[in-house]
Amino acid sequence: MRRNIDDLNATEIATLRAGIAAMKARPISDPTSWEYQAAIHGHSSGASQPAWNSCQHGSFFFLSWHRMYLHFFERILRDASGDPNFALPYWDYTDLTNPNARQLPDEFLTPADASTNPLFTSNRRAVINAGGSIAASAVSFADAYDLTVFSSTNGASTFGGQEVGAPIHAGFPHSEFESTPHDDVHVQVGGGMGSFEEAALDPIFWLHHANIDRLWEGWLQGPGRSNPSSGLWLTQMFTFFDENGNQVPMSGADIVNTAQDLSYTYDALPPAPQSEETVVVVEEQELVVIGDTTNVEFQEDGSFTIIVIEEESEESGTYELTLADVEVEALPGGHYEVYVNVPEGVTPNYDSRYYVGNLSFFGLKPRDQVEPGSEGRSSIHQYDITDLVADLRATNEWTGEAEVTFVLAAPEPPPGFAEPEDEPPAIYIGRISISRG
Ligand SMILES: [Cu+2]
Repeated sequence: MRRNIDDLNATEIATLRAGIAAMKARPISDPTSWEYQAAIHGHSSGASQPAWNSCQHGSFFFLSWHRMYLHFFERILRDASGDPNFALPYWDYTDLTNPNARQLPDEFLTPADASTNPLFTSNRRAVINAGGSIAASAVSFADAYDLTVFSSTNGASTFGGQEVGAPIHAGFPHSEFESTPHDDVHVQVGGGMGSFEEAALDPIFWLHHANIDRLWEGWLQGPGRSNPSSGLWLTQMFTFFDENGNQVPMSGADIVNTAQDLSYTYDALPPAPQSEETVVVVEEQELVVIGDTTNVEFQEDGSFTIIVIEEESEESGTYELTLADVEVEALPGGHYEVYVNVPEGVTPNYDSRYYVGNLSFFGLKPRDQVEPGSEGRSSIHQYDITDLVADLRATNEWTGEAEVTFVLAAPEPPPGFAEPEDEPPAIYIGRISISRG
């Protein structure tokens, strides 16, 4: 049973540390080593071994691939730990009843010495290792939980992402759930966790993904929700290594029932989503752009006005906000909260009606490090704003103009923590548009 890290006793934490230390002591040539396992997610050296650089992002394989990856890692770590009952714990940053939930679990911070504490790494944001909390809007997954459809051809308004015809390592757009909390937690922790190639070297990666996997199980409890029951999602094979170092293939059909297929369950799932609303999934070709602005750039915060042209008779249907060709000068201090038509004098707040979601950056590389057109250079983000537009119309706040505002959400420092302020890197967006379908 996978349990909350906070509920592990001292002996269990010692077992976790011993298992990680044993894996870290193995050479990278050993598929059961810490470094080889991390390289399966991503590796930057250009060298390649079986299964390296195979993580799946930006498609409906995101959840299933990471479940397989965690399963084999858990088997290897169990074997290395010497405890036949070992199960991977999870980090529940989404527990609203725990005021410390958004800080890294204490065992990952102290002792702050990687040579004596295998759970610690200095390759994180200093504010996080000092006990700071990831921003609250990084873990606001309620909107994603409301979605009832697993996948569609463009992924918009789905929980699980876009349907693709082949594995895709660094695809965009990410589903709302992949963006928030998944991507945002990666970038808030920062350091190695901010990139595909180093993320799984940080021990917190595995507890973060165990929580993502748990939230997926939680989503399935809600009415009208299910995993794909046919097609490539079930049959596409991926490659992993077991605890004996043997290469093993696995597909989606092998992982749908965690208890039966993979012999694990969670001690507790989050409250089941309640929404029975059937989300209308609009395919890209049905959307018509009704306003846009191009080539915007901002650093700390930014606001951009879009003139929206629509006939009065057409005041209905689905509305979508799209951010296309998003590039970064460098990975920013966190994600950006995205708002539409925040009234003047009102402080943007992610609890407010004007909040439409986050602009997330996991999977993006600084644009001068990647060739134009290659993977990870630019991203696209879609937000369903149908309800917001209806709401704004009802209060006469939808008047032919949409003002899109971006607010940087960085980790909250602990008391007394002071860090030299870096100039926030520039964010470039090729096109901000509003479409209707
Ligand atoms: Cu991840």
